[in-house]
Amino acid sequence: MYEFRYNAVMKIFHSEIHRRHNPPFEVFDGGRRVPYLESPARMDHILSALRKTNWADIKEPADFGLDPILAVHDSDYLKFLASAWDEWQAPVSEFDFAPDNSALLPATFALRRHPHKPKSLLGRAGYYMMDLSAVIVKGTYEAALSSTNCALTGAQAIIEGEPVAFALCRPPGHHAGKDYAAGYCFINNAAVAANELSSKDKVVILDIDYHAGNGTQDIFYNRSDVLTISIHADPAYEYPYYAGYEDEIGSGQGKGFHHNFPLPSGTDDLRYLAVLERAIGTIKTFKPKYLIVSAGVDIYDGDPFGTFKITRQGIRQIGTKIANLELPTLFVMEGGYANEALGENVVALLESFVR
Ligand code: SP5
Ligand code: ZN
Repeated sequence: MYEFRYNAVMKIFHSEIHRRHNPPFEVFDGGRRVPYLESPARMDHILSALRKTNWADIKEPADFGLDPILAVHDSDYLKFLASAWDEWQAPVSEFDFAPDNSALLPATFALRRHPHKPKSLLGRAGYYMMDLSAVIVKGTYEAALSSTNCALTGAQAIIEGEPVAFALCRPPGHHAGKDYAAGYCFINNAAVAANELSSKDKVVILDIDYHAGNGTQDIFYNRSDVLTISIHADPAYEYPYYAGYEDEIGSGQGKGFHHNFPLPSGTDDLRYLAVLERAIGTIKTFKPKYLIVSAGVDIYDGDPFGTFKITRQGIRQIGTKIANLELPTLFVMEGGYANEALGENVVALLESFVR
């Protein structure tokens, strides 16, 4: 009888290339420019807490190239990400010029019921970007690729028999759909990793980030081989507003293979853990071979974006419940913006996976 066992160390994948994505600002509701919350400093806090443990085995990711990404994302969208910055610095058309070009942000957004995909840079930017947080700067594309390579290297470690791995992804990914960037996300790291794992066997993505995983939902909405579950702030009041509702359950082949658990503001440990228990029931029924956790810790009480009241002990209990599934598990870093607490929160989430 095969016995599932965690190790004394955890493989963690991190690339310094994330630093090249460091936008000078984002735009909040009402048009206010604020410092970019999804900053390189987040990673420094996480790394420093991990390095204080005796179990973090931190390594560079391998380079998997574009193929696994193009298996999930639209190729014109990826071309846009690759060239947008250079086009913004040297526009071929005067109509794609702005006096302040320190960050690429359009001010017009496509409603996808309109069929036209414009040639102009700003037209494409509005077509491929959902909001004013997915800011593109010089190093965005390289950073996004390195982030996805962390997730893919983690997936490979799981395939090769590691019981658990942690992909220290930055920028995060779960708001990015097949052909759009949103909410600090450009390439959906968890989705690309899940799609790779799905060539071997059934996969679950459990998204515990405070915000609904709309991109992940969209990417797997018609698929039954990747079960997607998201527990999050109710989109009736919270970003991303247009997805994450309870009645969105997948369609076609994928009907019944997506689950949303929207929660009210003020959600505390007790309420959260009860809902997590239901999600875990759904995972057990599906009988996956692999689990991916989209690990956002913006559920933490005191997160500048969050409205939940999850304590560090609550985050630890979430980790313990997931560990008790005894599934090969890949953690993929998503959100979490309470920088002073961020590193310890991530450690609390992961600790149950080392013996
Ligand atoms: C990966 C991730 O966690 N992305 C989150 C993106 C959230 N963007 C929300 C922008 C809305 C700004 N509202 C600010 C309210 C601050 N109290
Ligand atoms: Zn989030």
